[in-house]
Amino acid sequence: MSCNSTNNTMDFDTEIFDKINNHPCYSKDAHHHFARIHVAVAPACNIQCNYCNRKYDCSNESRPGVTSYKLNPEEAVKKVLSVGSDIKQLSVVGIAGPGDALANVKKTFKTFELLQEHAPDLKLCLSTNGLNLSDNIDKIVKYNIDHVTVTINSIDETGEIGSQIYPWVYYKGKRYKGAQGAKLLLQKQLEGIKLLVDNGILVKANSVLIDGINDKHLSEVSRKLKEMGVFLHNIMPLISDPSHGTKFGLDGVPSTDEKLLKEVQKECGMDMNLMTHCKQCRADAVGMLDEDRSAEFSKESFAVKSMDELVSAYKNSKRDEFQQNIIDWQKAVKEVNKNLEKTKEIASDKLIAVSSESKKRVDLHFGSTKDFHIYKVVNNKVKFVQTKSVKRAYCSGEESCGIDTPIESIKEAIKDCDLLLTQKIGPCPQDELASVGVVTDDTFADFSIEVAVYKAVQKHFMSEESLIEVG
Ligand code: CLF
Ligand code: SF4
Repeated sequence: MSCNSTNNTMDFDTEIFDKINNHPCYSKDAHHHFARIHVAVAPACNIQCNYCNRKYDCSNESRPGVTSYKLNPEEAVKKVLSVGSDIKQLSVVGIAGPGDALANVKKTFKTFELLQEHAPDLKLCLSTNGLNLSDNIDKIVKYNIDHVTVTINSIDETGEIGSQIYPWVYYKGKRYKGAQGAKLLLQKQLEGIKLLVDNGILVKANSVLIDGINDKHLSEVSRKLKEMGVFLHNIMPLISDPSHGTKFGLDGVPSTDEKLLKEVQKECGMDMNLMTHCKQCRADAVGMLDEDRSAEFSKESFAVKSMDELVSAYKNSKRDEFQQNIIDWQKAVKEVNKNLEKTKEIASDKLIAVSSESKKRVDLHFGSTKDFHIYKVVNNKVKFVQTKSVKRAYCSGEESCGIDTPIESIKEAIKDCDLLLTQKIGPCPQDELASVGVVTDDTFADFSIEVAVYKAVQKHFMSEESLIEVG
């Protein structure tokens, strides 16, 4: 990977692609299409981090100051089934607190066992400080937990940096303080990471960037992680405030500013895959990374239902079909991008909106489009950027067609785009869109989206001599 690169699903070989194509954290592309749920079954913790206050969720994976409602394993599985029936994009269940997943071994693995039984299609994911990792590797393998996140803030063998972050760790009935504790934690983290990698489990590492403590050290951490076969490194900014009641907050250690974060990410990303789309989500987060829907799923909404009832609704929700469509589409993009790689390099900052029903082809009339899928061409690859939606399509039926249209909201939604590719469009909406600088083109009707976008960028925005043929 290149300097400061982020992980893009389309860049990996098939084996890795199959592991990350529907994991919203491990693949930046996947986070546009797939959702995760965290089940808060793990309240206890076995270490103390100076950026954490136990009143709140684990700050190694969550935004400090956020609390979650706790669940037992059975309730957790009911919640997953209920959410999965409703949010068809749900592909991953994670245990990320509110304490440490592996300081709550019984509850964590009971939850995974029940999930394997009732929702075997879901990927299982856990997040841990790493202290109990090596002691639980057999269970991680047994329950097919394919993705593990380990928070590692220092690889300093003297324990000096670690002792400024961790006042103590508690291991096998004994409390270890200061550098002694930090050294033990590091030893256990490295031992655990090695075992995970040896067992073919995809490891992500989180590091909390703390100005003045590990800011100059994290590139070394990144190098070591890469050397050990860790797949992805997520540098998280410290969020520090006296109102959170944490040691760092009360001592006035500042939150990490954006500039420092970018600098350290740049250094760490020299040859490591970096995650840059983390949302520091809560221990009971639900939905796509960009839109937490946890508030919609109260305990009362699922706890009263029977497991059988929830399993049956889950199975009948046509989730498989929905997700398969996305995966087929991702594969098609990968294939087209492979072909584009062989052609002359183009890049463009132009944003291209597309009308598409199938999300594979330019196969929808402008008049019927409510979701405008936006793409651009970067480093010779066609990238999906986002979908902008409007409540009403331009044409809602023959009688009302052309009268009382929602053209203003459509113009507002796609005014940042340079071009709209659609299956068909009439002169009136063409003129309207031109008034906000959006050119329209229906000559790529029924082309695959990637080829259409690529060709359209050449046709509209590149000089004659740079035109090249794409299949
Ligand atoms: Fe959850 Fe973490 Fe698994 Fe993702 S979150 S356990 S790897 S399923 Fe993702 Fe949320 Fe960032 Fe975590 S955006 S906080 S990295
Ligand atoms: Fe808090 Fe998580 Fe650290 Fe435990 S591991 S002290 S829950 S931040």
